[in-house]
Amino acid sequence: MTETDTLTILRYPDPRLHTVARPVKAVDERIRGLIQRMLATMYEANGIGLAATQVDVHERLIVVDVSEERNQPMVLINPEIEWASPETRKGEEGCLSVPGIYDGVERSVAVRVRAQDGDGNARTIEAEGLLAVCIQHEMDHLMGKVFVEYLSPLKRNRIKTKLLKAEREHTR
Ligand code: QAP
Ligand code: CO
Repeated sequence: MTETDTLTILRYPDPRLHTVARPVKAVDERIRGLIQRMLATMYEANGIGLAATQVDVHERLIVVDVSEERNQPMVLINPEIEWASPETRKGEEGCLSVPGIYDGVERSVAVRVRAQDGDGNARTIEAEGLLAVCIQHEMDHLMGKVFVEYLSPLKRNRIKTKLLKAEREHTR
């Protein structure tokens, strides 16, 4: 068995995080390889979700695993929200691209999503709770949106400054 290479995760406020992703044309060897590397990257970083945008690949692909045991990977290719509950809830979110920052975001409590799985087969996923929140968060990335954009400009600017400073201190 050979280890899969991990990918570099872009960090806010990297402007590439605001790129809008294009649809995946075909679930071929290149996409299968990307899925494996994205899963390895997410698990290594102890994340519950990762969008291709975050690894600077601007195609509509996300990986998610909200299981306690970290053994239930989900792959969503070309995901589309078919239905989102009008009922919303504010919950604490973080992001692998915004390390060390957590804040409340209002989201639909349940969603129904149409997507292709890692084999290219069409699937409909009904999600609620953490999975529903995670899918909405990751699908935002594919639209170039980072969760801090839901926060006030004041909070967002503080986060920007903090992360830029951390990056400078890490670089020198
Ligand atoms: C999105 O985020 C999410 O700051 C996925 O130091 C998060 O996996 C959806 C992480 C919460 C719903 C609720 C963040 C790991 C992971 C950090 C993540 C960190 C280490 C974030
Ligand atoms: Co994120």
